[in-house]
Amino acid sequence: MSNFPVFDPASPQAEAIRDLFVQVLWISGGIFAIVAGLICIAIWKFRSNETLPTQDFGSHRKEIAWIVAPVIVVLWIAAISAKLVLTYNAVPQAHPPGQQDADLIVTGHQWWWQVDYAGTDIVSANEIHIPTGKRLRVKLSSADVIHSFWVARLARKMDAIPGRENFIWLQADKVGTYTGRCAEFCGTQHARMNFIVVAHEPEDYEKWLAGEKTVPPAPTDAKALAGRSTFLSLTCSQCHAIAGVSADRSIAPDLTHLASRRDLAAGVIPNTPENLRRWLKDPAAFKPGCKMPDFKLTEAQLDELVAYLETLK
Ligand code: HEC
Ligand SMILES: [Cu+2]
Repeated sequence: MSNFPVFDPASPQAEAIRDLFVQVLWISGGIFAIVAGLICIAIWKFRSNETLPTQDFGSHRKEIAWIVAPVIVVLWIAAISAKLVLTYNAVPQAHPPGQQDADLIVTGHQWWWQVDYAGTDIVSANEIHIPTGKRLRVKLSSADVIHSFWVARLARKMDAIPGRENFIWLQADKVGTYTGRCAEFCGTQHARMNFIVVAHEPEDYEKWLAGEKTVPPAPTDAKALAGRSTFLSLTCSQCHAIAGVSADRSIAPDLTHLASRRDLAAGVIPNTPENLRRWLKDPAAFKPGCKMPDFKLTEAQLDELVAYLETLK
């Protein structure tokens, strides 16, 4: 069922959502079968004009039956929905005093996701690393328009709204990489606003965290050094942060550990040196209308920038 992530849950929350969906599907399927079946019987039985159906009025028993049965069905669906909502929506909007607001702060941008790891300086883009088996509180917001954060195998959908904070739980039981998408139309590149959630064993997660905390050393290679100067002399540093090189700005993806990310430009292309070069040469070729300008870089500038950015492990 890997083509249908909704049917392949990997967290208790996603499992409960799947169970509700399947139950409601069976109930509505049953109702559909009964209604469609009765229509077919009627069409067949009364296909000639000569047989008229018996006119049947004033049967209290039948009337009560067809009022009570749907009410039971509706109440049952309401009850199982309420159970799910109460169990998995239990994310308090106001956090208890003395407790951390959230474990992760995710901000939607046109057309990428900014990920801040609360209580650390770690900022990343389009990639969320989590330890398995732990329920994490995610705070969602947006820098521009309304986006929607959705990792079908792990959690419910939640809107990311400018000027508002929404919360959800995120949890993965198994090690793996889970695809996430923006589920609210947010402009031309809405369909290319993907991200991944990478769930590690807790000890591997700690290793990953330690790696993210270290600032990549300054390049030694001449070409990469030239690339760093190009990065600083063009306006790249006005939008992008690189720890120790360019100050924190939340306009564009943080590039501190760019080279260790899986994809570029919110899941559009795999992160390889060739693709990085193609992206820098003409970002709009991959994402027309995206907020990264085309700098008309020369071949030499492209080589230097790629050499530099590839050192950002
Ligand atoms: C006006 C702001 C702006 C400037 C200036 C800018 N960028 Fe970007 N850049 C962006 C935005 C926004 C994105 C995200 C695009 C998307 O995925 O929709 C991006 C994406 C990228 C990415 C991919 C990052 C990722 O995690 O997928 C790289 C690499 C990059 N820019 C490098 C550069 C370099 C090098 C320069 C200078 C030549 C530069 N940028 C100048 C805004 C900018
Ligand atoms: Cu979006």
